[in-house]
Amino acid sequence: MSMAAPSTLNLEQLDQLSINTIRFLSVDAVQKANSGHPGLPLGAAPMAYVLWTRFLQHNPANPQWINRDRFVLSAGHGSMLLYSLLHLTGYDLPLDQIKQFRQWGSITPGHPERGLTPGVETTTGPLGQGFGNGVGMAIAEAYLAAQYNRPGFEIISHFTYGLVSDGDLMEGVASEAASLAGQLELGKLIYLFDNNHVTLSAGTNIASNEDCAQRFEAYGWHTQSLENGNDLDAIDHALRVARSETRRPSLILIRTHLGYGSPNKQDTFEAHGSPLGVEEVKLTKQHLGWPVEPLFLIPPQALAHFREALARGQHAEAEWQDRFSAYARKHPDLAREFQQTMRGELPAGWDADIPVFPADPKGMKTRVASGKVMSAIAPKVPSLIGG
Ligand SMILES: Cc1ncc(C[n+]2csc(CCOP(=O)(O)OP(=O)(O)O)c2C)c(N)n1
Ligand SMILES: [Mg+2]
Repeated sequence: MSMAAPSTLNLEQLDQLSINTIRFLSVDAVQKANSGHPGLPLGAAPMAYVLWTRFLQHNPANPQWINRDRFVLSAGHGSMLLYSLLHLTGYDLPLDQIKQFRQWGSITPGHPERGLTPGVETTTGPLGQGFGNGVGMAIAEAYLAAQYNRPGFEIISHFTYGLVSDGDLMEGVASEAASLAGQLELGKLIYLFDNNHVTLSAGTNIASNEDCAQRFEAYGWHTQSLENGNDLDAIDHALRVARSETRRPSLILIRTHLGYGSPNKQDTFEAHGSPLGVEEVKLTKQHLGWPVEPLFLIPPQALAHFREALARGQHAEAEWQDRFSAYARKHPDLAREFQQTMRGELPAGWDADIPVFPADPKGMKTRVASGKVMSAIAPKVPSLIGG
């Protein structure tokens, strides 16, 4: 596309402008740091854009809002994609921090870290870990909904989305977590698979030729396969279908191209772990119709479009707050318990019935003793979950 004058943009052009903003903000940051992964943001920007601007319920002004949708970038090496999204949608992540990507003392480290950067839900980098954490988040959602929602009061109701890569799905932990998610029928778990057929140092075909769709079907997941990672309508439609599938978790396999748009590095692992290089950044920008300069370009119209998330998010949270207030009037004890649980506090007297075991010459198995202790605590601590 070419950069039309802002006032003449139609919706399709605004989509492309916004997607390329994500792409080149990420690419410029990696290039400036002279370190990082430009390939994932280039290929996965369209799916991230559709999810973040059309589906994700979040309030950038309050990353702690309890009923927000969760987004996990399991492919943590593609961190610049997440930082671009956070900055553009209005989280407390200034452009200056994007320019400080991977620098000592910045809040934009090479891999996302929970607690450091506002909006980062969980630390990722070790492949498979984010996949597993996302399943945990979806379990928490399902559990809290079952425990605290009452007719007419959906206090907890949100989706857990994730972006997973080839390497994520190869890790053993992903298999275990996927199996559990299928077993527990976590219908509000939706993963987008950045299916680009390339990993760290080669095409995936030399390491794994399994049929991921069939594999996840076997775990009890709902799967959809998209041929074109730039087809926004197809991504939009697949997300709608995934959301309406309430019983099974969803995997949307989206064929993308690592380093999309880079004339010499697309589809090669060279777009994975190192910057494109100044010359190749230039060629990629030219190829996708983006101005070579200035660096870190954010066209005002794209920014305004992304920042609609702020008003939307504020509205969504306020609406939820009203609902919660009404719930608290109708179910004050439950509301109190819910708030205490979410603050991470233990109820008074939670440990009152913990048994004391006299020294036993025959020896009680620690498994038996711990079972008795947990049984004494469980009735008092509603957030204690075992499996
Ligand atoms: C458990 C684990 N092993 C190895 C690595 C090193 N590593 C980082 S990314 C990557 C593979 C990248 O391929 P893919 O997941 O397909 O991501 P893409 O390059 O397509 O973005 C590897 C092996 C890691 N991060 N975690
Ligand atoms: Mg890959």
